[in-house]
Amino acid sequence: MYLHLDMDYFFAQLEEKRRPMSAGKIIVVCVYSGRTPDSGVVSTVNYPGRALGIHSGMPIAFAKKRAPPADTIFIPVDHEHYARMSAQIDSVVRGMCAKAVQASIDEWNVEDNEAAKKAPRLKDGIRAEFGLSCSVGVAPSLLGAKMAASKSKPDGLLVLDADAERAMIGGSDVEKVPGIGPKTSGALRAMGAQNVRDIAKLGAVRLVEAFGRKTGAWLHDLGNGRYDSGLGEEKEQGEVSRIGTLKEKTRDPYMLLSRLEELESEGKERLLHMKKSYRTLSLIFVTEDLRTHAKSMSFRNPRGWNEDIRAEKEALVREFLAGNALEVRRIGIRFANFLDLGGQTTLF
Ligand code: DCP
Ligand code: CA
Ligand code: CA
Repeated sequence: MYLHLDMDYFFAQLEEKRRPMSAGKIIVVCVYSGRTPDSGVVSTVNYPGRALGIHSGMPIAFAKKRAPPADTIFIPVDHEHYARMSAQIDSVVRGMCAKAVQASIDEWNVEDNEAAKKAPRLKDGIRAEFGLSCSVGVAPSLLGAKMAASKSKPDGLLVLDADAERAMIGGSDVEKVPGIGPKTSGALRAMGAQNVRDIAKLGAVRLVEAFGRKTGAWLHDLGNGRYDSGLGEEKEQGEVSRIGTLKEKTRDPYMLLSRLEELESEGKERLLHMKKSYRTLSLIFVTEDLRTHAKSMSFRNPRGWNEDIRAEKEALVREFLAGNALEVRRIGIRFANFLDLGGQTTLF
């Protein structure tokens, strides 16, 4: 069985969580472009905002027209916070499920014979640990699990057996299927297929003619109730970084190094999960003038997640302080230039 877990209104829910004052408000997370105060697009919005028609990708100015100002909070995206929370959720998912793959910043795919039993435990675990809601689908195929999760949103749980899965996917409109983009769904509709079951009637020959061998064969299987197996690809990441704010502005190397401790171990936890070693280590300094500076060093032999880098960090901090006279407000660490560790974890 496959399980798919997707966090509900992820960025907006995280913002809601760290602002208890925002209870009951519409939360619009925005990517500001900076051209004018309202330039940019909506990243995501909580469910009360969606009820007013606000959605991801919408210009911020449009969202402002739809949302009552007194009940709405517009917040700029804070990717570092979301990435850090995503890594923590990842630890919980992997702690409960041996075969888990992170598919995006807020979703996971799992293959597990006990998926139906684990699904409510995963939801409870994430709720208990972070106070966050997610939606989970369980089905004989990953496609079925994904569609079940999105159908059950928000805070949903939907477990399907093979018959229920075939009924759900077969009856679904073609554009609702992950993997069918707007171009393909438009073409399918033009050929007379509204829902997935209709695709079977088009026949293999026409499908391959219209969409090529690979997509055509996939659509033919889909229409006939044969769904992909496999877990999908892990989202490839070439680097891992963690940044945090200092309690106060400082140039004290010990304050800087001590703030790095937690960030370093969070980053290394990610490396461990990803089974990666790294060849480049960087420290990131955001100075009081809000400029970002990085000091890096590279290693001929890749470093493992459990290797001590105290001396290297100290050297990079001193190198930065020697070349810059300003106080530091935020500090971060980045591991990059990855190498697959594969089964070689015992080397370290
Ligand atoms: N995101 C974005 N721009 C988009 C789509 C998404 O910045 N066009 C970001 C914000 C989302 C996050 O990615 O919070 C996850 O995307 P989802 O598609 O899973 O959407 P949400 O988690 O926000 O909502 P849902 O409850 O529908 O999953
Ligand atoms: Ca989501
Ligand atoms: Ca998602």
